[in-house]
Amino acid sequence: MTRSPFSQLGRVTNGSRLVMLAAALVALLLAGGAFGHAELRSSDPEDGAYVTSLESITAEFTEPVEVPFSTFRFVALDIELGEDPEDISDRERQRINGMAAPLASELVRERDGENLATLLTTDNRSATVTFEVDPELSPGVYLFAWRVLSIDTHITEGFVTFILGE
Ligand SMILES: [Cu+2]
Repeated sequence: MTRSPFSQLGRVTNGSRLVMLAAALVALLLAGGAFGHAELRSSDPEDGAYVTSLESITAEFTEPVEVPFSTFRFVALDIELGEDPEDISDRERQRINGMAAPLASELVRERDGENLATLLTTDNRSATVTFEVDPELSPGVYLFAWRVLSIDTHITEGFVTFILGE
């Protein structure tokens, strides 16, 4: 059986494409230091949750964060819910998070901003960070935002929003 020159060509192309892909991947990893940014693994309450009582907030990151060099903010959002708070739609959730996003990024850059949560975690380096919150919070929409320095020196930020019901 003879190979056509075209199939030979195809193999070369596939091979060099693989090399290019590998090179691009390496470049991406080097540029971003993609290993181990501290991203949120889970939170309690979780993003979008409806809770009827709230005593603490826990955020678990994918790697330890330098707690003293990280900023966490917990505030009430001034948002009128257009829907039943116990059962809000994805669209309403998107509206909430759309309003929360710019505020979150602003709050975590303020040195002494408003904060309704008190840090309980005593370790300087921890992947899990826990806060105590005022038990007398009124029902409403709340924002928990962070800007954290992880042990690999990368800074990441993010937020979750959730609803405290009666
Ligand atoms: Cu990183």
